Amino acid sequence: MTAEAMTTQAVSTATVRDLYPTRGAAEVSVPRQDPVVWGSPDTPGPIANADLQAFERDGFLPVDQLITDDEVAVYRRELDRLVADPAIRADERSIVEPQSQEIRSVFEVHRISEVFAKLVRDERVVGRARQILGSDVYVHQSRINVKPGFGASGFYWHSDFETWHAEDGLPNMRTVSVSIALTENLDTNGGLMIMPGSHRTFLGCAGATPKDNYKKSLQMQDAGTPSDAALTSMADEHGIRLFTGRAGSATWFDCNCMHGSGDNITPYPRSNVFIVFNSVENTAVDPFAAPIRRPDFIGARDFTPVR
Ligand code: 6CS
Ligand code: FE
Repeated sequence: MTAEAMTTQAVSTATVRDLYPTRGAAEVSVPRQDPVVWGSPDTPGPIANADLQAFERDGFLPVDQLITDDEVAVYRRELDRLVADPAIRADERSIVEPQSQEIRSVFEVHRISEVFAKLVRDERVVGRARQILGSDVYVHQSRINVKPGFGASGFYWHSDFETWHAEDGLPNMRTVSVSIALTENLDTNGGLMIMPGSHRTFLGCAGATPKDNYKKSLQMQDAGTPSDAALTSMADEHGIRLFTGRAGSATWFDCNCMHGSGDNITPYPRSNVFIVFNSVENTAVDPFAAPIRRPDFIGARDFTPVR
């Protein structure tokens, strides 16, 4: 099927089995039924085999320096430009902090900014995604998270795939995210936390998805939030790893890792650019557990492969 044809086809979930039931009456966990690394050892790309094995085991792969200091400066300037642009603030792609009304995130930066579009196409980025997913890839979602200091709120524990399956209609776990630090990620300013190994269990959450859920969930997630009991048992089993790193470092993580981040009450912003690559073999169908799809700027419906 040509790339063009892929962007129009919308397969109803009637023809796609739901391997990962969620948002029903009760919380239920099932083992992962998908590979973690879909590529084979001879799939070309920048990741060494030992690192691919670590990604398979842990569900994440830190990279000390994915982009250079000079490149960080370019992307920081672009982030600052976007955040300062009144048209961007007025755009539905911008999500503000509930308290301060400062910009918290801007979505779809790979389409509204040529600077971030170039980052997505960079072989150091898309090459790693193709290697992990074992196929051509497209961007399911991109965002810049500003996480300014003095009280920016964090993101409570969740699995991204649980939302992308329930609300965006991604059938399988063949999706990988990269968070590239544009400011220093300290152990104090609300860094990413992941439970190592949690990607191998899918936790179906209790509670139906409200209509237009995204208008709230991107500020404070509710539907798709695990119970305290489930989080306690996962944390007891897997532990919690906090990711720190200099600007230019990055963390690749599997779509089903249980992760979150704390508030940032320090004076030091924790800004990153977050890109989600999905395999062209795993294109979005209808939502598996939501009344309507989320807008394209959150869950892409253009499946054109990144070239
Ligand atoms: O709902 C989503 O798609 C977004 N929410 C979070 C907290 N992480 C993944 C994604 O950016
Ligand atoms: Fe997330």
